[in-house]
Amino acid sequence: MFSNDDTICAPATVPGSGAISVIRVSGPDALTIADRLVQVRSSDKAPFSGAKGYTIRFGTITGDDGTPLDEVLVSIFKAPHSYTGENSVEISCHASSYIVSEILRKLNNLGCRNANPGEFTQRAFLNGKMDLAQAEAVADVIASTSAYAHKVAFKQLKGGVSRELSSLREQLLHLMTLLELELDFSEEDVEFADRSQLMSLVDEAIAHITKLSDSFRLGNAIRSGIPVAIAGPANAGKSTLLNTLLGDERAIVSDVPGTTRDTIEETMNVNGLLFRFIDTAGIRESEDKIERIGIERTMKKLAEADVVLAVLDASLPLEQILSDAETVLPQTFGSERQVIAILNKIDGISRETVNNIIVTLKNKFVSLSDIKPISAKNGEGVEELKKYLFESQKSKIQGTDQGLITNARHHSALQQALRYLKQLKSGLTTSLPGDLLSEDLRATVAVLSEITGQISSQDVLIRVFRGFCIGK
Ligand SMILES: Nc1nc2c(ncn2[C@@H]2O[C@H](COP(=O)(O)OP(=O)(O)OP(=O)(O)O)[C@@H](O)[C@H]2O)c(=O)[nH]1
Ligand SMILES: [Mg+2]
Repeated sequence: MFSNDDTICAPATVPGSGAISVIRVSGPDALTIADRLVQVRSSDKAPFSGAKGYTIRFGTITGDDGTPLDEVLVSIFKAPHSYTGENSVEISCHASSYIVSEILRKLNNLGCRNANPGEFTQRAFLNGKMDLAQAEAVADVIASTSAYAHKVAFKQLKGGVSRELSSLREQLLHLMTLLELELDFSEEDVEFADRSQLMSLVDEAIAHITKLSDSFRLGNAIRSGIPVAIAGPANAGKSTLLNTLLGDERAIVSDVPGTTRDTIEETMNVNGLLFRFIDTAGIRESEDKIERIGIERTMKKLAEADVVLAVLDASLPLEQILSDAETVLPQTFGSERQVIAILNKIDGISRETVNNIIVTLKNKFVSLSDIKPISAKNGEGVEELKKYLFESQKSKIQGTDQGLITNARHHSALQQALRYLKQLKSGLTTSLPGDLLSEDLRATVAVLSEITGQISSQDVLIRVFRGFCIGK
């Protein structure tokens, strides 16, 4: 499955209209195959295998009938100084699907195999050009659609997560040395490692892993959009707010309460940070079976959201607003969740009334710090709301400049490591023998090594590279 003794090829650019396409060739025969595929003008016998790395040559590829197929530029990379660590060439040709498929066919005839998805990056990993976390970051960099997602992915690509883990590993290896020292002398019944010192080292490691593991919530949000649930009573203007935020008539708006049944999600890039706005069904008692399912979904989305915009209708009588707030707000509060009460429909209401509602709400709900008056209909206050959302999330991100975990595979490995360490900790408290303790420690180190691929099973590798595109 993971042989890299053959030479592979694939288009590295997407098919479709464009100026040029690039075809990648990598493996032991990449240069000699290029010698046979491309005619250069000079009389060099081995224009590619004889050339230096990091050079480009101009040449012609001829069709089967002897007429020119295309004029190409060929970039030459010599092992180990290439993306894959192998001899490689990248052929830039005109972006015609016919030319590309003809060149690939010719490459196949010359002994090149078509690459599997992610196989170039897989080879880079197997040849030690990058670790597994970095290889995964390659896919994340390609998929990033916002400045912050790109920043996080690029940091991982440059080894950010790997460095963080290697300091953790050092910590654990130190612990292991102390434990094993004790084991070596166990017949003499000497306790070398002071158990309380061991305990504090374990606690440190647990704290370190917990911090990393907890960063996944934010890391994942940056990657796939910070989830912002728009919730509130029926008819408060939630769907109108979604539409105004997006600048698009995405959701159906009507004066019939209970219009939105299913949740509607849409991402939006705000100043380089991706938000995932989720419009939900209005929270109310309902006899309607479908609406009730919708309200259940609302609750689920609320639980998953990092931010809740709790929309209230300012045009209603004060008692009604308060009773709506009473129903909705307690359902939105949650640890680490930002709740912003949105006082909607302020168009046509005096500033004085708006201020009065805000003061009353603040008195009644002391934990509610953010109340934003807006009109979703005419847009008043909505830009300010966006800006406020961005600023509050940005400060959260800047507070965590350490390695952020963005990958679900890494997160689950960290969780597993935590379970082993907690087992180790309880073993220490109950004075389990050192050999059992070091077993837990070994398991912790092993599961962390899976993240960077220092230890990796074929299964893990297959799963990681399956998600890549062809040519990467
Ligand atoms: N005057 C005024 N009307 C608004 C405003 N926002 C929404 N509306 C009106 O309020 C009604 C309900 O709006 P929706 O956006 O459908 O409300 P919703 O909260 O999504 O309602 P459900 O999906 O039924 O829970 C519509 O008639 C909107 O035009 C606003 O800012 N000012
Ligand atoms: Mg709606």
